[in-house]
Amino acid sequence: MDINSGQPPYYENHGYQPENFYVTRQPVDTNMYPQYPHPYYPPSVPHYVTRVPTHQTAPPVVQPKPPSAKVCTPKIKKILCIVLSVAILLTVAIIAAVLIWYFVISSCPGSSIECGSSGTCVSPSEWCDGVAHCPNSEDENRCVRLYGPNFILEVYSSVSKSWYPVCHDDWNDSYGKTACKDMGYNINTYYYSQRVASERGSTSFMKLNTSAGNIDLYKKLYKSASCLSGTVVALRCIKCGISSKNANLQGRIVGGSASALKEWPWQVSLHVQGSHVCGGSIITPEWIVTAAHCVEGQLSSPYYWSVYAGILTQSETGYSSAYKVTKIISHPSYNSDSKDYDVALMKLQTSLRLTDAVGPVCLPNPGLFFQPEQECWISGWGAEYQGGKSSEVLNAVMVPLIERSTCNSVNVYNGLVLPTMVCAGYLKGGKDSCQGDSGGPLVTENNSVWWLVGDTSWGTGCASRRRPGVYGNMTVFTDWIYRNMQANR
Ligand code: 4AZ
Repeated sequence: MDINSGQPPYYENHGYQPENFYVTRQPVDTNMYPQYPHPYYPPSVPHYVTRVPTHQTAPPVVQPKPPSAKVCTPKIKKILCIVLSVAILLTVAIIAAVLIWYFVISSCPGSSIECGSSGTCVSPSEWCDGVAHCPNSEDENRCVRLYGPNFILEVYSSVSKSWYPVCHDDWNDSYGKTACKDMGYNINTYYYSQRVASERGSTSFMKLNTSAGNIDLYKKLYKSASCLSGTVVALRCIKCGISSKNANLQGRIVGGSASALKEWPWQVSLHVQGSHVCGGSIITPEWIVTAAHCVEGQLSSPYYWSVYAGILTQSETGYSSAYKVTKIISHPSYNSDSKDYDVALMKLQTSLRLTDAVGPVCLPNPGLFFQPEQECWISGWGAEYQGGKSSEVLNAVMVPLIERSTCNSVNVYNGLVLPTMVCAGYLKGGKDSCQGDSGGPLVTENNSVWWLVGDTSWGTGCASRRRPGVYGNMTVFTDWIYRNMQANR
């Protein structure tokens, strides 16, 4: 659901919706700032020109011949043969291209969801219904989510078609690790399971049937009206969102100031051929979230990219070790014209070593609320003024969220801000993300935890009046991110 579609004052993260939920396409923004920099361009649309043989077939006929012999000279046969072969080859190539498109590139039609990357599609009603429809049971694996600012573990009941918190009675870390693994996390990052007083008046829980023996966690869980301890499970699959940042300190980007180490430990610099190109955010030791527009065309090959973490200045890339990328996954609904679904995942060849200066940001849980003007922070090595070169130092600045309705008004972006986007910044201008900040984080602190609200996506120029920054709406992407982490472990 649209995080801004509810009535003010809240931006509500509903999470776990099929990403095909939003189908509106907006007109192309001709004023959109171009991708930075332009080292490569995707190939232009190929033109298939049918070649027609132009050479003369035979000299003028002197002696009359029977009509059949006239048509079927060996030369004509040869030409026919070539034309036929070319036609067959073209047909085979087209069929192969269609098959590749269907099995590799295509996402599922309508609102149906793809089973991992298998190409099998199932309808949303078949997910978490207790019956496996996918080849690897992906549709029944992750019927589990972390809800709200306290990471309350919830399990989906296919019977009641609803999510319920898990009663802490008989819960242990082994169950916690299983739930985390099913969400797409590696059990090595498991942080803790904690008991939290259940909300007053709660009457529905999922409870463990401990006598059920050694069966699947979800088969052990049943819906119950009571929970003896009155406590539910709060589950942390990774220690995320820890920053040394003092929220009151005013911290460049445009109009910002230089950051200190450990303030933005999730911030990474993404390099191509020794140059900073885009930003990104660490979400696990092996996964980076960035913008799809950063990895378009030729740059969709992991081969080009190097990832630097735990650095403040670009000169540090000269002697600190680069992490290589094994896989790049762009959102299948990404639209390069409208910047709809501008999000991509990078999987690293080797896991990052987490320290105080290198650590993940938390992905927004469903049920996490953002105020309409929630204070958020952007960081990056992007230009410090429109048209400038990328910065040597990591800059950061506070930017408040701007309601989508305001951002879409005629004198701001006039309808170009889609439900997959959030606006942040100042209508008066002055503080903003800029060229080279793309893909980097828009974060906010809530409950002593830093959450990834968005990824830097686009804007007209930088820090101009009535042209705030536009960011990918992470709330809409989390389900896709978890599914891909799970399917590409
Ligand atoms: C860019 O090209 C870019 N002011 C990033 C953010 C904004 C504009 C351009 C928003 O990377």
